[in-house]
Amino acid sequence: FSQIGSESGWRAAETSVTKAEAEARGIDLKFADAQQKQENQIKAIRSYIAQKVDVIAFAPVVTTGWDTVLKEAKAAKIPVILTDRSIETSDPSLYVTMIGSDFTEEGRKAGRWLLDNVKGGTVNIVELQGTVGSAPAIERKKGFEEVIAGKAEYKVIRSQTGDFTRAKGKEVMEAFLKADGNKINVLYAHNDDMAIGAIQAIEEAGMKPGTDVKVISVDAVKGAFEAMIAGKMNVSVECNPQLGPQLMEIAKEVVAGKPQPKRINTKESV
Ligand code: GZL
Repeated sequence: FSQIGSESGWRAAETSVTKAEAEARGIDLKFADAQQKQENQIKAIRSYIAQKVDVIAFAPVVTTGWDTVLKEAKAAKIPVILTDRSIETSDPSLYVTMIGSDFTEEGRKAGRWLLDNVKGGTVNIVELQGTVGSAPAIERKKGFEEVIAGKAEYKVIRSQTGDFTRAKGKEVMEAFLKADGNKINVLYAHNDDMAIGAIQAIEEAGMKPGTDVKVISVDAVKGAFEAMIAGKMNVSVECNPQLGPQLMEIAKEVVAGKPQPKRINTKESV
């Protein structure tokens, strides 16, 4: 398994479940953390090919740039399973299946919450995007925009990446607040770690997160529940990190030659 990194609470949960589920099935798991760098994932996949593993699984940090190394895995007759995030490829035969959330629907759920709960007059929104070029960042933005499209009172006045981390989320929110301060009515963060960083920035700017600035986020990690209980976050759209059980079952099926659907969506709510 080539993991993206340990950038967020969500990622840490996905990693621990993956390891536990392999252990529980007596699967020999080789695991590499890429510190959110694509070249490290490619190196890890090449080392797995050299070790002649049975199956390669990975969570692609960004959607493009995988065809070359996946062709090497295909040439080595090693099946590849995508987890968590999807890729763009000219040759879908380069992977067996993709197990992960429907990020566009997660973005729509965030937009629907906004329309149902923040009404009346102009609503100025700032957006903290996930990692540039990653499927969740692209799709959570698309789904959210789809829902607010045509509703002129809902305006995204600033949108920038916080790379899914607390530190960057706080830093970018500080810049948003410096530029637009109390014009900001809503924050839409593509994950809870950035939202939690932004909540600190909102408080340091003397505003009340959850009331002056409504906070809409995604993942539903423990920190999000703590923020919601404290009244500092209004909603978190669940993104289920427990892909491990399905991944390990499907890895065994793939080794046994059982065909798989191209896409397996994880179950999750709000
Ligand atoms: C979503 C996952 C995202 C999480 C972030 O499935 O790829 O990456 O939403 C994580 O917390 O960094």
